[in-house]
Amino acid sequence: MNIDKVMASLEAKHPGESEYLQAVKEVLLSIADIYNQHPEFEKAKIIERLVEPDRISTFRVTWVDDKGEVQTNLGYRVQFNNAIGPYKGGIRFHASVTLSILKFLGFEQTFKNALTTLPMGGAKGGSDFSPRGKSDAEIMRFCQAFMLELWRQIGPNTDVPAGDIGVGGREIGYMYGMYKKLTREVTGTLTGKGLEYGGSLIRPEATGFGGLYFVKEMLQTKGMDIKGKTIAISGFGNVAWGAALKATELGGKVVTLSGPDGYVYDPEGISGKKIEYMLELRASGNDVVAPYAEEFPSATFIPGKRPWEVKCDIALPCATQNELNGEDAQRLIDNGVACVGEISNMGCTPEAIDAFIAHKIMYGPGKAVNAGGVATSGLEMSQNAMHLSWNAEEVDKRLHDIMHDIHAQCVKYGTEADGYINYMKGANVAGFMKVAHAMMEQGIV
Ligand code: 2IT
Repeated sequence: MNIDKVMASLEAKHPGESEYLQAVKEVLLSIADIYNQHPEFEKAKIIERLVEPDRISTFRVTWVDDKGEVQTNLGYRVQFNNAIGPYKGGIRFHASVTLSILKFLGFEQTFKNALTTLPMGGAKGGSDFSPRGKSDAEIMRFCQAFMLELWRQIGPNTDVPAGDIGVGGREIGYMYGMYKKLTREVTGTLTGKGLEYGGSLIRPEATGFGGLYFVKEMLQTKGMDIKGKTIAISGFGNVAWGAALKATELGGKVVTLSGPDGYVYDPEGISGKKIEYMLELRASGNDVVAPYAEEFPSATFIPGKRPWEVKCDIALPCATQNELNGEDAQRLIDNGVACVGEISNMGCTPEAIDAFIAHKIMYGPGKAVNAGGVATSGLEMSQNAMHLSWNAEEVDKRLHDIMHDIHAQCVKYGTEADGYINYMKGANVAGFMKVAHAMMEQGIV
């Protein structure tokens, strides 16, 4: 494989899609060696087929706001690859959403879902609709309008969407209500549903919990433990919430949270009712973290900055893509960080990842560390298909086993000659090999 050639061709075809090109390049660099040992992959043009989504739908979403004004947003579904199962992946509602972002997310999702060991292909969808400051009625009308188009593309054995940034239980409920009305079928076509209508226990917590189970495994390879460690978390949404809950339960001290407005530093630790307060903060719909420091005087709000300047043992990006850059990485390294677990998708820039790996810092990429969310969506699909529900212990145990298995795959494919585990390489190679083999066995389609 000639990476430069593949990238040049993609750049020419998809100019300006920086996030998508970034995600593809990372994977190609990781898998080049193993790919070149498999001439059958080259012959079947696996790479050329894998880097393009199977199909993309873009659609107009028109709805009426509370003032009676007509609003139009863009809607998308990127069905990336279904070699190993139905398309599966979240829906993101955020003003920043572009096709490039959804393509990068769908591409990453394909490998992440392969790592979970469950039969799920990769997809992603969303809209440039911003939930910030919208009323509940506006959110409902938007979700219904979005589903009026999306329902044609999805189904329990075709494509199963879930939540992502800006899409939580409430939005899934509104979309599911409309989906059911249109299809006249009660099937598990969305995951992240409410418990009363087919949702799974532990799904809300799963991304954060799974992230911490993975970090625990990473630390164990060096005889270390989460207990007593100082932890910097970014974000304050669903993922940050689950991560803070489990980190605290495992004896870590979480000292930061962040939002688009800056970060809060709470040296006394963010636990108990402070973690519950995150839910309130999110429900306010304002997308700011500053009120935390008014509520809890032990905390300071630092406007316009990211939490990576705080001294910590473990850094957990839980907000969005490219939220930790090369400079942030250098500061964390200078401050003695031991482990970086990316719980957001592509949270670190390539420069940050290079810096961590050059300094032999434990660095876990999002597609491995945050796979617990979609894995538990897979468990929700299993429960729906069987028309029964597992208790929390059962789901949590399965989640634990899956994260253990993903860690083992990273160790298998990512351990270097000096013993350093390159989790980025391990995750990319393990995910790729599974998808590539599935594609080979199914012929040229
Ligand atoms: O990035 C992700 O893995 C998710 N947003 C969850 C996707 C899912 O289908 O549960």
